[in-house]
Amino acid sequence: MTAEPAKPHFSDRFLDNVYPNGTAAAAGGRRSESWKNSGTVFLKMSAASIYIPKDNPEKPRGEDAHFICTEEQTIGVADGVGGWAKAGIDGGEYARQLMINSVLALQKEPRFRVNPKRVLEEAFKNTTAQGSSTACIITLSGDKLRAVNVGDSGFMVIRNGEDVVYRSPTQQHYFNCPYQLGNKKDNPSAAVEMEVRVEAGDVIVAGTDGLMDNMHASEIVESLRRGVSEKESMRKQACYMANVALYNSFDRYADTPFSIASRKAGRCRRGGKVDDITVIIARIEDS
Ligand SMILES: [Mn+2]
Repeated sequence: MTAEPAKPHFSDRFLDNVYPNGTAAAAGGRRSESWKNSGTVFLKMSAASIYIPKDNPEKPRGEDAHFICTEEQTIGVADGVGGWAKAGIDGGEYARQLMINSVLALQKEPRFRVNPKRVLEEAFKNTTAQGSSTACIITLSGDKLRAVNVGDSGFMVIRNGEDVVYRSPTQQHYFNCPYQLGNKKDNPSAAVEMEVRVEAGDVIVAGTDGLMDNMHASEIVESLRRGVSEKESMRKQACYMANVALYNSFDRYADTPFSIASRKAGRCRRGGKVDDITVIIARIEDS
């Protein structure tokens, strides 16, 4: 893909690269040479994803968006804020544009030294849709994950198939109101930047709150463990995990991260949170 200036409106064809399977493939083009030839010791990250939008015939795409950019070793998730619907605005459009603009911004980054904050700033600057969105961009650079996060999407790093060695912090203004990039909302200066050392064999699970609010870390690990023991592909693992999140989201009595957070906020909403669900599973491997 060549780096084109971001346009206010994207053709459906381009959007199809991001939806329905959510994978914006940065195929071919400027960086076709193998990054194995760079002379640096590298780990590599391969990833797969699944997106289950909330059942809404009027908004079949839902409000989440994400990308997997294998060439740039970078993944991203975003969650358009649903509250905009009251004003007739589709928050999903903002999220989708933000993720497409992130993929475009990635093309301008130095090889192997993607700065996710810079990518987010550039994407934010070029996003013209109305609405707002959370965002999380994660890149592998050498043996480090570098990430930037705004709001309540996020990721965790799982080692040896059982230890959650890192979990990204979430940012909320108040219960169920995440920090969000957008018009008259937060801007990338509110973002948290993270750096996490990773090893071959580590698994990264990234997602929107549709995943994180409906599954405890222990359930995510258990879901992965089942997938690993059954030697499932990452795509199947992601599907399996998203289905558990979906099941929990419809459970009106389950003790979910959402219900626990709601209790802490004095709202006492039981059960899961019906929402769009995005899951990206990435595996760190020796290159
Ligand atoms: Mn959500």
